[in-house]
Amino acid sequence: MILYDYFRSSAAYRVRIALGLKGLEVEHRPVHLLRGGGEQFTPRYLAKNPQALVPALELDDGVVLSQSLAIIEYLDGAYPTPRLIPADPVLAAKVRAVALTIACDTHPLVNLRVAAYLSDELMIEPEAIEAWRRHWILTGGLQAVEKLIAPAPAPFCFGAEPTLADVCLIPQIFSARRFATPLNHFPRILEVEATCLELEAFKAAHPGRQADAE
Ligand SMILES: N[C@@H](CCC(=O)N[C@@H](CS)C(=O)NCC(=O)O)C(=O)O
Repeated sequence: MILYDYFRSSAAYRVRIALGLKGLEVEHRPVHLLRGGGEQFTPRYLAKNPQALVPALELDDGVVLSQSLAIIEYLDGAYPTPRLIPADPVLAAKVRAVALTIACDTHPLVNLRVAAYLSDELMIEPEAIEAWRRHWILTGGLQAVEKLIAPAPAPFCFGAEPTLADVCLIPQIFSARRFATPLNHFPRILEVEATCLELEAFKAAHPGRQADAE
C-alpha cells in the first residue's frame, strides 16, 4: 500500500497511527502542501484524490481511498486486529462521536486552505488567523471532547485500549499545541495524550518522525 502523506497533516497523522496500531507497513509518498503552490494541486495527485487533500491510500490493486476516517474504517474492516471501532454499537457510536467532533466540526475550520483563504482573499492578519484557529480548536472541539470522554473509563478515551477516538484526538492535540492553544483545563485529554504517547504506534506516527519532516 502507498500512503500519500504530509508530515504535518493531522488527517494523515490519524492514518499513520491507525496503520501503526495494526502493525501495517506502507510506502510513504510525501505530498508537499506548500511547495510550488502545493503539490496536492498537481494533475498527478488530483488523479489520485480529486479533493486535493492528503491523505490518500493506494491499495496494492491500484484502488485509491481518500478521507482519513473512510480509510481507517477500511483498515478496520480489512485488518480487524486490533479493532479501532468497537463491536458494541453504543460504544462505537460514542467513539465515532468524538472522532467526528474533531474531523468534521474542528479540523476543517483550521485547515490550511481555510487559513489561506482568510489570509489571501480576506486579507486577515496572521495574528487574527491564529486566534481563529485557537477559538475553533477549543469551542469546536476540545471543550466538547473533554466532556464526552470524562465519564468513560481511563486511560484512553474509552477504556483500556486505543480506539478511533484516540487516533483522531492525538493529531488534534498536536495541532492545538502548534497554535499555542491552552490545554490546562482538559485533564482527561492530557491523560489520554500521555497514555497514547507511550505507545510505539503513536510515537512513530508523530510529524517530527516522518521522512519529510522539516
Ligand atoms: N476530511 C479530510 C481532511 C483532509 C485534509 O484537510 N487534509 C489537509 C491536511 S490535514 C490538506 O490536505 N490540506 C491541503 C489544503 O488545505 O490545501 C480527511 O479526513 O481526510
